[in-house]
Order: sequence, then C-alpha cells, then structure tokens
Amino acid sequence: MESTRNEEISSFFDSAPPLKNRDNIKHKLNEFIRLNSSPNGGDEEKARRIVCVTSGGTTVPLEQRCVRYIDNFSSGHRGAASTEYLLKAGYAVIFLYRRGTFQPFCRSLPDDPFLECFESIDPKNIQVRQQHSEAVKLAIRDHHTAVAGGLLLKLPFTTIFEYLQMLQMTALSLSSLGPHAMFYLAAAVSDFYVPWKSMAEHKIQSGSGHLDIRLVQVPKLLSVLRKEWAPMAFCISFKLETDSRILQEKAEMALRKYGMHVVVANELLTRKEEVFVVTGNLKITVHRDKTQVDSDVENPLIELLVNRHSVYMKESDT
Ligand code: 9Z3
Repeated sequence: MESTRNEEISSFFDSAPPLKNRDNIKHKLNEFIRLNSSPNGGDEEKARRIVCVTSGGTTVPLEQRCVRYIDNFSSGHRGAASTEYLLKAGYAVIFLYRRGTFQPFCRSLPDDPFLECFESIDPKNIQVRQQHSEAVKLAIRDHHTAVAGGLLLKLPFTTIFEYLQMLQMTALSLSSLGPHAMFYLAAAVSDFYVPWKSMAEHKIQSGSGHLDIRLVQVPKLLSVLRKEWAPMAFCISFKLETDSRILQEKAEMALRKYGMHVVVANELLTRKEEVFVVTGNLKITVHRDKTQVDSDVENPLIELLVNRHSVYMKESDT
C-alpha cells in the first residue's frame, strides 16, 4: 500500500515537465522567508507567522503543446479575500495562485478594471473615473504596502504539474519555521491527470468520432505535506462537494486520512454564505454576516483560523 503510494508520487514528480523558472522561484521564496523570519533583535517568539495561501483551479493539459485542457472550477475569490484578512492579522503571505484568477485588493474593482476605471480626457492624458477613484486608491495603496513591505509574495501557476512542484518547494522552504508556518489550501486541485509521457505531443486530431483518454489519479500529497515536507506547519485544507449529504462525512475523512489540523467544508452553491470548519471533534458553522451588505464569509473564517493557529503554536511550545 505504502510502496504503491510512493511509486505514484515519484512517478508524478519524475515525469512532470520541470518548472521553467525553478531557480528564480526558489530564490524569491528563500529571500521572502529569510526577511520575514528574522525579527529585529532575533526574538524567536516574535518572528512573523508565514502562510501559504493556494488559490484558483489547476489545469490538466491533454497535449504537450497544449491546445486543450481539463480545468477545475475556482474563481480565486476565496484565496484573494483570505489573503487580505491574513495580511491584516499580521501574517506574511505566499500567494500561490492560478494565472488570471482574482487577486488580493482587487475585489471591489469592476470586472475589467483597466478599461472601466480609467477615462481618456484628452489625447495625452487619462484619469481615474470619479465613481471608481476611492476603490482604485485603496487597492493601489494596500497592494503596494503589502508587496513593497515584503509581506506578500505572488507566485502564479497554471497546470497541476506546476502547482504541485511549487507547493512542494514552498513547503520544504517553510518547514524551517516549524509551527509558525501555516498552509491554507483553497486551490481546487485536479484529481486526475494525463502523465506527461503518455500525453500526445501535438494537437489531438478530430475525425475518428470519439476520443479515448486515460487519466490516472493525482497522488494525494496532503499527507506527504504533513508528514514529510513541513511536519510542524499548521495545515488547513478545503473540501468541496456539490452533494450536501456527503460533505461532512468527506471532510471528517480528509481530517483523519491526511492528518490535517482543520478541514473547511463547503458546497459549491452556498460557498459564499457558509462553510463548516471541522477540527478535532468540533464542527463549527461559519456564516457571512447577512446584516452587512459587503460582508463575506472569509472574514469570520480567518479570525477563527488565526485563533486556532495561536493555540496550536502555544501547544507546540510546551
Ligand atoms: C474549495 O473548496 C474553495 O473553497 C473553493 C472557493 C474553490 C470552492 P472560489 O475560488 O471558490 O472563491 O470561487 N477548494 C477546493 C479544494 C480542493 O480541491 N480540495 C481537494 C478535494 O476537495 C483536497 S486538496 O478533494
């Protein structure tokens, strides 16, 4: 059983196309972690907590020179909103996100901010439209404070191959922080993939009437993250289902099977209204505050998770 699992894992990583900018990502990660984990005065207790937030869905390419792919649904809203609240709570954030999905501090901007927020007043000048000026100012200010202050590192991925290699690199780098590190795994990760070696190189041709593709299971790396990559980090994974009847049961199973500290369960249709936090023997429902127009579920969710992380850090000390 264990050896089959190990074979699946090594076969995934050995056959994955290597990351093009691996050295650059590694350098950015190490610098970010070094800057945020060496507090002035060297006081270990006061070292900043660092969280890796994953966000957006991974793709599974069907061709090596990819024209077609299978996608996993996720707008990236949860990851982006949670990143804002985690920064507010004092965390440094490594935001591992799917290219093109929602970004922190941009949630209150219109869908096409570049075209909708600006207007051309004469051939030489453009300006921010009055109705968007407050939102644009806040987004620029908060984003700049986080990035220039060295508190937000944004790393994009597209495919399942990129995502899992980047998650592994991040986890191995963060392991030195022990219980100060947190993983908030909101990305929607593919369950099945086409191994690189058995993938067509060129665009698959139509004409034979049907298409047979063999997908193999993506190895479950959550337990490897917990046991090997970053064994002391506080790990939160998400469970998404469309059938409410199996959601709780699946979340409890994920907690036990992968050794997560917390599993956040949500249903696709109601994910913006409520989530269920499963931890130890507790099941806590977290709602959006419906009395406030602009409220979201991520605000109370992050508050709860930050408290849980504090308790975990205290317990790890003793
Ligand atoms: C989630 O359940 C996220 O909450 C959503 C957020 C993707 C629903 P949006 O990005 O939505 O705000 O539009 N993520 C699913 C995480 C996932 O794929 N978990 C795996 C699983 O369920 C285990 S790692 O099997």
